[in-house]
Amino acid sequence: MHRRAEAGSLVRSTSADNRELVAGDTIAAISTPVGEGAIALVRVSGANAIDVADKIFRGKEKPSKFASHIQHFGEIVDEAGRLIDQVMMSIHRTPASYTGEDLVEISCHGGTLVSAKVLEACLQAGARAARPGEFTERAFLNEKMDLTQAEAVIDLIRAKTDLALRSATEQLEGRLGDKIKNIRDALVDLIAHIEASIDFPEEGIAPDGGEKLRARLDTIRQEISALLATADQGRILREGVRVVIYGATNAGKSSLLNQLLGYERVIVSETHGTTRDTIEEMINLRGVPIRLLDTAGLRTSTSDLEREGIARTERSLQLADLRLHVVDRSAPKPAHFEKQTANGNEIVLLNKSDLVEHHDWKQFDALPISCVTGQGLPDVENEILSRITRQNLRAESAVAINTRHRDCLRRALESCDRARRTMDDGLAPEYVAVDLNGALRAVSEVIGAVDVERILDSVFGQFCIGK
Ligand SMILES: Nc1nc2c(ncn2[C@@H]2O[C@H](COP(=O)(O)OP(=O)(O)OP(=O)(O)O)[C@@H](O)[C@H]2O)c(=O)[nH]1
Ligand SMILES: [Mg+2]
Repeated sequence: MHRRAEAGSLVRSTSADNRELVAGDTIAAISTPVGEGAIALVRVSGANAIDVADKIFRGKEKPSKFASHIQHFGEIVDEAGRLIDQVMMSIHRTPASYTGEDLVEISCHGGTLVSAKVLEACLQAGARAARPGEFTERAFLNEKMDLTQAEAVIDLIRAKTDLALRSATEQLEGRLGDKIKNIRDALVDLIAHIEASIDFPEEGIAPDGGEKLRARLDTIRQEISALLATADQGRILREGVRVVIYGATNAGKSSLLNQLLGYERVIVSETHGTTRDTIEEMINLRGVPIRLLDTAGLRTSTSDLEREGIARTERSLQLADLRLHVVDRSAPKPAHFEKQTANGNEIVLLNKSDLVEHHDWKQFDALPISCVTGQGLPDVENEILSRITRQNLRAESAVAINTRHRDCLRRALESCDRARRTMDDGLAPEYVAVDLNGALRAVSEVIGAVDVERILDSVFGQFCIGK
């Protein structure tokens, strides 16, 4: 079974290489946001982090004598020994730290200048400024977390709703990573089995009769497909559902946006063509992040400016996950109406239901609302949620892959499909093994176990500095 070990070590050896990438310099950054606050956190990580701390800290004890993870009160001083700030400092010794390296955390006062001076002292004492995401990158390279967990840190920071937060937390705990590792292990087993039968035909390791092999591969394909099916949910949780409000001028689109937001975000007026540009706001609809877009009203216009606005409306409509078509129930049916409602995922709202109904709308089946009295607005929210849930959200499953994962898993599935066809065609097991190895590489990329350098920049570039 020597092949099995080899397939496993493919994954492990790359991780060992990674560690060499890490050894080296010591980084420092302000980890809290820019601006005034009660405290700011400066972090230093790397082989010389404690050395740096010794040079800049003045207190009862030297930081190199601190017990790990205990806060100490003292002062930060510059090269000339001048006081910069009174701080709390803690040392987190390798490997029990966020980055896996020696890590120093300095809580100083929260002014922009104070934290900048503390950072400057760290840099003078031998650290260099960290790149965005470099602390988490080191955590990954030191095997404190897999790549899906590192990505979950970004999701966690950016989460705007409970559901998005839950999904990020579960990913951080390793739920997605575990699923990927199970798939990877199943592939490694399958490859090992097939390759053993190639290498030791005399030992009679018969490739699990054709049917059994096919069944094992099919299980793997199903598991990959199930994860791929969560991509839509992932996009929604990370970016929000795009809901576009559109309709004729003066129908009450901007009034609806304001109502759903709960404050007067957009100018509302009885003049036709008030809104000229698309306006986007994020709302949290019972845990689902929604990107709500108000658009320029549709009408035939002679103004270049307004025509550009209408062109933007049309572009937004093409990208919409859901459209809210607002009509004025007290006015005649607009000319564009039938044409527009025919396509797409759309909810028609009969606005101005507090006014006398125009006979065009008699027996027209749609949701009556009023942005003035508030009538029907809770129904709008319910309808939006039920449409989204029906389409692409499963609140019970918090695992949701991102576009990078989707790209890797699609390639993995293609390779598995090819392997399956090769089996069906009765070709030599060598060919099957080639395809399965391709699938193994693609699956391993999700957790960052292969081709590390290539994916790191794109993942960690999205972080803020100090994380
Ligand atoms: N009576 C009544 N008036 C409404 C209602 N909703 C909006 N209006 C009024 O209709 C007018 C147009 O509202 P807006 O929200 O600016 O309409 P819009 O669709 O954004 O218009 P454009 O930006 O010009 O395309 C304003 O005078 C609103 O006060 C409603 O439910 N009932
Ligand atoms: Mg408007």
